[in-house]
Order: sequence, then structure tokens, then C-alpha cells
Amino acid sequence: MKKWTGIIIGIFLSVSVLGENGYRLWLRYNTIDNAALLQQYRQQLTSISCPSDNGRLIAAHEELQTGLSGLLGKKVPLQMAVINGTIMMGLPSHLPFIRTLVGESTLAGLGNEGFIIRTIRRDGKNVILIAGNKEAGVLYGAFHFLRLLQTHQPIQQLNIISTPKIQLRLLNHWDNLNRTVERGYAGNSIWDWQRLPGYIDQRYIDYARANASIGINGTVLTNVNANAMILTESWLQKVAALASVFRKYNIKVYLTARFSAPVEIGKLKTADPLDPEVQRWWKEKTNEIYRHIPDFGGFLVKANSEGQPGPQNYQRNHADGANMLADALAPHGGIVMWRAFVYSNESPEDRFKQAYNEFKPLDGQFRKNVLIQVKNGPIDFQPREPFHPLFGAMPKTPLMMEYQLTQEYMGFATHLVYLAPLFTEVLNADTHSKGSGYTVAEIIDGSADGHSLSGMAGVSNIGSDINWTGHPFGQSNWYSLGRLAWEPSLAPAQVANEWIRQTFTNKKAFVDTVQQIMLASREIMVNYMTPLGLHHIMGYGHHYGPAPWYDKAPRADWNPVYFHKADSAGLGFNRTATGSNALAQYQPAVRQQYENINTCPEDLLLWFHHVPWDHKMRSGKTLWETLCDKYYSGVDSVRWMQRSWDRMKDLIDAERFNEVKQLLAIQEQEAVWWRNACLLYFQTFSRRPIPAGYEKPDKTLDYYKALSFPYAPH
Ligand code: GCV
Repeated sequence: MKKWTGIIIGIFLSVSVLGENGYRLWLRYNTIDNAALLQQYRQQLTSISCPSDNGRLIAAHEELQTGLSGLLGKKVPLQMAVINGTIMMGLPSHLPFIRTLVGESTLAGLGNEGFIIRTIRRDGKNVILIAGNKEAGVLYGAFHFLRLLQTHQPIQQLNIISTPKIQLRLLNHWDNLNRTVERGYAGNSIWDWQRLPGYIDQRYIDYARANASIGINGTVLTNVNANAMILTESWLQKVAALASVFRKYNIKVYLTARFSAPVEIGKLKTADPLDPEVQRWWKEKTNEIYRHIPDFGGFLVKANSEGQPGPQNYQRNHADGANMLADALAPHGGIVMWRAFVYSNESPEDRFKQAYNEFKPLDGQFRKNVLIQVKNGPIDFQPREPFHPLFGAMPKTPLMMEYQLTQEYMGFATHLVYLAPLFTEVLNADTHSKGSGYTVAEIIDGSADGHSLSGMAGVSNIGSDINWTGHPFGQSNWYSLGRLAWEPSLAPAQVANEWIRQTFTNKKAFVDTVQQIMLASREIMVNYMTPLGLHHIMGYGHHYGPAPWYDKAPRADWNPVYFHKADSAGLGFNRTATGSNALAQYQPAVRQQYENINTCPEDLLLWFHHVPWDHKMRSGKTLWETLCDKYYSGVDSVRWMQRSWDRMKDLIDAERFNEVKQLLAIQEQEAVWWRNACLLYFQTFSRRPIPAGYEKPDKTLDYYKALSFPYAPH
């Protein structure tokens, strides 16, 4: 009773006093506001039973009870150790009839994390069964069932089987030990290291619930620009405290391993991966970690990239480094995620090509418990990138996907940009590997090459802001990562639809309009920032706003001018055989399509070609005219988003309506800034007018060049 009162008070407080501050994410569980549906659900769902009081099912039945009680607006009793509820949850070991009902092979197919939700007849009444082979499956089934109710789906005759396509579904936090977050735009790190391990913030539990609800089963707590201190005894105690909160929700903890840790905290003279002392140090360190965290997941490593230490400091290669760590982790079942985001300070080679050049020759040389973590595109999380050429090029090595949820290059936590269309554009790309053609999704889910290890990670956009992600719509990108890692074939429209219904409301006028805004938002952002395949033309260091003119960075490939190559002849980076020949890294069918200026998709054109200003695009207009059209259409479309959002005023709470309204107004100003700054700058090369009929930039290029942002977050 006491606990129940607490929940009621919690719900009351968050709705009435705090209002809709976004803290509850997509797990709001407000009482269903459709009277007929509410009555139907209430009649059907009168009790939950769990045949075992096995503590490992506790998260599932707690969530189901909290969720149902909120959604139905009345307490739904939970009965332990009986089997007569209208919802029954459990494992075949508790409910032996599941074996015959579902069949052994279907059950086996569920693996450790899959679930079934099925309407069955028992004792003359309909019962909804939520079952899995293992506790994790029941947990995911409970969340799935709650999603059905939150999105107002019929539940009379359920027959759902679901298993994740990708094994490791992770968030990567770029969180530092001093609680700053690299490229974080939503406040400080949520890990309160100072007060850990003694103080368990409610946020950790809610973070775990949110992740479990979308199938995320691992979290890398620390920045890839790593600090070795996290591997010391007192910090491992803090990590262990977090791990014990997350365990109940099937979430494993991973850490970033600083390659030079044996020197920095181990007092060794070297970190050479072939040195026996170094190998022993990592083995002992790993054993120590497992003493603290018996189900520790493993290490994520950024090595020999952007100044980070790595095996190349000792004339060894990435496989030598990864394998040394893999050997230390293997006895415990841990894995290494070794990042392919490498490019060297010294190399004059097109940065696009460097990861492929370093990793492709190592295919087949990594231990079984190593995955190579590859960013979705070859440069760095730009608004649009072609798929990374490593996908499909390393058949003997499991490659995992790295997306970026935090919007480093996409307007920070200020711009409304729904990223699922970007994610699926890459997943659905045909790599043409092995001739017959496999999509990127089939490479990373392991099916193309028969790998059992598979993974997808998103660089987290989470911080201490009350709504977690800064922009209320940033939550949708966290949500999408989980949903698409579970099932990469989900359509962005479906993911958006269910997120909107759970996060805001099921009202059709709202759902339809906001879904349209979300689905269009990524292309709109591409249009006002980097249309037609422009890339990496943002402000130096902080990456805020446009600076296509910038050429003062200490290294060439940090300068926008390196990437757009504007001159009086045209615009874009020639990566065909007459240029850097990066296209040779793709399979022939991809290369042929992209290297022909007439068959290259126009939205990737300037990634691969230096295109004359008067080049006729497929519309019959010139490159310059089309560039102008795109930039102007981007701004116009932000104004369309604003008008559409304004119509939503009476359909949702005032708090979130106003937040988004204000953010859209800034987005509009910044879109104008991007458009004007970029067109005025490129115009100095094209020497052509902005077509008649378009509003003229109201500021000069010099004005834009003089803007400075010393305190922009980065
Ligand atoms: C964590 C980009 C970002 C860096 C980031 C790096 C990486 O360069 O700007 O902040 O470092 O990518 O992914 O390692």
C-alpha cells in the first residue's frame, strides 16, 4: 500500500506540479483519454499474475503494474506465485504449458531476449500471455505490451513474436569524469561520480527503464577520448554501483579503455601491446574489473585518432592492440569494440579514405570477441554522408554501426531534426558486397557474413537537463536508435508515430501533423546546411553555425575549404579516379554509379565531384541555381514547420508547446544564417546572382565572417 501511494504521489507530482517537463520521456502512462477504449482495456485487464517470485522478473512486473495502473487510472493488482491473472507473465520453467503452446523451435528462436505476447484461453476466459525464454524477454515483452496500450492498439487477439536482429544495442556516452560531456548540449553528465557509489540518483533507474523499453542493452559510460582514472579501484566501485542498478533492466556496462593506461596508472614504461608486461597488466586489470562487475560488457577504444594513444605509437597495428585487450576479456566473455574512426595528423591522404586504408588489410586478423565500430559515413556524422566504404569490405570481421544522436553537426539541441530517416537511409544502402548485394543492415546484423556478434551504437544526446535531451524532440532520436537496433527494417514513419503517441498524445490531428514535420525535418536541415553533398563546412572547433571560408585550422582536414574546394570553376570534392579516387573503396557497382556525374545521386554530388557552376542538373537548372533553390527551400520549410507547429497549440500541454515554438524560432534564424552565409561565400566564386524572387541576404559576408562564439559548447 505504501509503495502504491508513492507511485500515485509520484504521478500526481509530475503531472500537476511539475507539469509536462519532458522528464517522463515516452513512458508517461497518463490515463487513457478515450472513454470507450479505456473501458474496454479496463474490462480486459483486471489483474497481473506472475507464477514465480523470481526476483529477476521484478523489473518487468513492477513496470507492468505501474504502467497499467497509470494508463487505466486504477490499481491493477499483481499476484505472485499464481497463474490466474488476465495478464500472465513468465518463463517456460514457470509455465510449462508454454512449451506445447508455442512449440520448442519457436521458443528456441526467441533466444535470450525475444518474447511472445499471445491471447490464450484459460479456464474459459481470455488471458494475455507475456513470455520469453529468459527474464530479459519478459521485460521487453512487458514494455512492448505497454506500448500497445499507450498507442491505443487493439489487444483482443494478440499474437506477437519479436526477437532483436542486433545483439549489442548500445549508447555511447562521451561523458568525462568531471561531468562535462564532449559534444553534449543537454547539460552535464547524468553520472554523478562525486556522490557515487553511495548515492543512487533516481535518474539512473529512469534511464535504465527508458533504455529497456526500447531494447537498449548496454551503455558505455565514458568518453572515447578516455581518462585512464576510470580504471582505478575507487572509480570501479562507482561503476559497479551503476552496473547494479542497470542489471535489473538487462543493461550491461562498458568502459572506454585508454590505450596508455598501463603507463599512466600502471607505472609501466610502455603500453606496447606485444610487451608481456603490458599484456599481463591488462589481464590483471580486467580481472579486477570483473571482480567488481561480474557481467561487465567490455571495452570501447579510440586509438591513434585525433591524438589519442594507440598501438601505432609502438609500430603495432590496430589488430595487435585490439587482440591484446580481447585476450584479457575473453575468459570473462567480454568484448572489444575498436573504433574505425581514425585519421592521422601527418597523412596527406583524403581523410575519407584513411579508415578503409588502415582497416581493410586487417580483415581476418581480429580475435573472435572484437567488433570494429564504424561511423555511418566516412567523414564524421555530417547531415548527409554516403555509407562508409568499410561496410561490405571486411567480411571476416563483425562491423558494428556508430550513429551520433547528439547533434554535433545538426544544430545542437536547438534544431528539430528527427534522425530515423538518416539511420534507415544508411541501413538500406546496398553495399553490393559479394556481387549479389547486401545492405548495410545485413552487414551489421551479421547475416551477410554469418557473424554471431553484431552491434549498433548511438553517441548519446542525454544530459542533466530536466527533459534529458535539451530539445524535446531529441528524445525521438534516442528512441529511434533503440527501436532500429532491435528491428532495423522498421520504417521511420512507424517509429515516429509510436513515439509521438507515447510522448505527447494520440490525437489524430497532432499525430498526423507532427509525424509529417518529423519525417521532413532531416532533409530540411540538409537543405539549409549542406545541400547536394556539401559537408564539413561548419564553424571551427565548436562546430556551431556555418564557416565555409575557414582555413586556419592547424591541420588541413579540419578546414571547411579542404572539403568543399570552391573555386571559380565550380564546387565539390573530386573523389573519382581523376581526384582522390576514394570511390575505388566501394564495390564496382556503387563506384560506377557514383563516379558518373550523370548517375551520381544529386544529394551526394558534391561528395564525389568538382562540379562546374553551370553544370545542368536533372531539373535543367544549373548547379548554382539549384544550390540557391535548396538553401532557400530549407529556410522556407523551417517556416512551414513553425506554422504547422503553431496549429498544435491547443492539442498538447503549454510547456512543451512553448518550448518547441521558441526553439523553432531560433532554428529559423539559424537556417537563414546558414543560407545567407553559405550563399554569399560561394557566390564569391560562382559570380552569379541569387535568382530573382528570393529575399536577399540582409547582412554582408563580412558580417557573418566576423561572428565569433568563444563559449559555444563543444
Ligand atoms: C569524441 C569528432 C568530434 C570529437 C569526437 C570524435 C570521435 O571529431 O568532433 O569531439 O571525439 O569525432 O568520434 O572520436
